[in-house]
Amino acid sequence: MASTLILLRHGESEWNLANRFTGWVDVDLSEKGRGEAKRSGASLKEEGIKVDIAFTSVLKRAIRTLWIALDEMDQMWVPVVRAWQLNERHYGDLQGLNKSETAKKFGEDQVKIWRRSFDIPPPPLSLDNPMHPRFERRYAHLDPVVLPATESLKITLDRVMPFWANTVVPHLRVGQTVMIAAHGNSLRALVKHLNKISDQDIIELNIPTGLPRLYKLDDDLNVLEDRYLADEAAVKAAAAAVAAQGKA
Ligand code: DG2
Repeated sequence: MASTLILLRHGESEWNLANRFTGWVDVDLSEKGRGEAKRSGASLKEEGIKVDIAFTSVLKRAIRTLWIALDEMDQMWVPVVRAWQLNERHYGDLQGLNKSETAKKFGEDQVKIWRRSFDIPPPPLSLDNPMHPRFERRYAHLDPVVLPATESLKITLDRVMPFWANTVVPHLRVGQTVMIAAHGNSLRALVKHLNKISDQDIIELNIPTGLPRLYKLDDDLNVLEDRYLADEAAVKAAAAAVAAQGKA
């Protein structure tokens, strides 16, 4: 049965605004980010989207984006599942650093490798770093072996995919409309899978904040339709701005 999938990267966060690596740090939306979330909801409403179930991470920038968008759509009642597997990729020891200053220090090429390569993770957090997820109550129920100290896109994909297959796909298989509000890199992992993007080509994919991407999928979850609910030039400019955050 054909189904509809909405992917939405959260609106601009306080640390997107400050150009800091965020990863699993739980920062909130900026004022602009709240506006982006509201506009996302408005365009989904205009498109006539009726969500059956929504998924988000356990990080407030994605959760709040979903709340604001569903509120705008007058669909706050829909079931919402929060899952750590949809968190942003863990940015390791880069978390908190300014992306541009990091590029000045280590070079733009190195920062691009850390941000966009498929399988090279940033330097890890040390086990006793207070930012390590093992000190965070929301992950206390998890087996410590799954808690990352850093993640490449590949490692991120390896935790997103089982969640996708076991928890999200069953809803798509019965023709439901599913919305996922998540993050730049957890969504890059999903888009890589859905659009069958190679490990090489994924390097150039940048996902803008606060612009809904609409997929129509066939019975086998092949992509029948894939478009942003936004002007093409605006999407391109926003993606280029994301890429440029790693410039010195
Ligand atoms: C950003 C993505 O994650 O950063 O962790 O800094 O989507 O939660 O704002 P998000 C972060 P880049 O990979 O684009 O540098």
